[in-house]
Amino acid sequence: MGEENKVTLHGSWASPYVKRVELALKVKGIPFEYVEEDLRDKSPLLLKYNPIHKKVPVLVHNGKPVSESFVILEYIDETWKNQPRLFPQDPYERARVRFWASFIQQVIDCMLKVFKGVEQDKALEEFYEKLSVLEDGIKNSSLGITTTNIQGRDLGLLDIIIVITLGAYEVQEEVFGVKILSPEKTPLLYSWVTTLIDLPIVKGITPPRDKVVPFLHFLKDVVFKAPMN
Ligand SMILES: N[C@@H](CCC(=O)N[C@@H](CS)C(=O)NCC(=O)O)C(=O)O
Repeated sequence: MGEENKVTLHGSWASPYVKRVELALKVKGIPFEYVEEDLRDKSPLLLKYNPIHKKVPVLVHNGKPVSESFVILEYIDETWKNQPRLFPQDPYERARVRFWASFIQQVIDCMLKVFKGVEQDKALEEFYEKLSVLEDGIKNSSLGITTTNIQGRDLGLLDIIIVITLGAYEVQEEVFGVKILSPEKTPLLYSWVTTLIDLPIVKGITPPRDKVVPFLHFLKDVVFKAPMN
C-alpha cells in the first residue's frame, strides 16, 4: 500500500457500524490497516479524529478522517470508483437505495428496543411490522434483490447493511430469547440474509461465536440493565 493512499479503519470488533465499513472495504478490494479501539478508554487519536461523536468507525484516508458509517460508505464508493460500485449510478436508483438504507436504520432502532426488553411485546410487534414493510418494499422495488441471484453478483450497499444488521440473528435469538428472523413471515429477508452470511467474504469479517455469545450476554445483563438504558 503506497503512503499516498493509506487507509486506516479505527473500529471495535463488536460494532455493527464498523463491520459495515470493513465489509465495504473488502468488497471494493481496498487494502487497509485496522486499529482496534477500547471504547471504555478511547485513544487520543480517536478523540482527535472524531471529536464530535467520539465513536467508531472512523476511516482515515491519507491522514483525513471521515466518521459516521453511512458517510464513510459513500466516501469509499465516491473515492474508489472501481467495480463493484456500492451505490447505483442512476440518481433515482441511488435515492431508492438510500431510502431503504435509512429504513433499515429504523429496523435497527426497533431491534435494540427488543433487546433491551422494556415493553418487549410492543417492541417486538413494531419490529416485525418494520421487517414486513422492508420485505414488501424490497420485493416490490425491483432493486435487483431476489433470493436466487446473490451468489453470482457483487455485493451492494443494501446487501452490506442488511447482512450486518440481521446476520447475527441466530445467536441473538439464542441470547435474547426472541424470534428475530422467520422464513415463514419474511421469506425474502430470510433467504437474502442466510445466503449472504454463507459467502466467504462475509464469513471473513464475522466475529467468532465464542466471542459474540459472552458479549451479547454482557449487553443483556449489564449494559441494557444500567439506569441510562
Ligand atoms: N451513527 C454512527 C454510530 C456509531 C456507533 O454507535 N458506534 C459505537 C459502537 S457500535 C461507539 O463508538 N460507541 C462509543 C460511545 O458511544 O462512546 C455510525 O453510523 O457510525
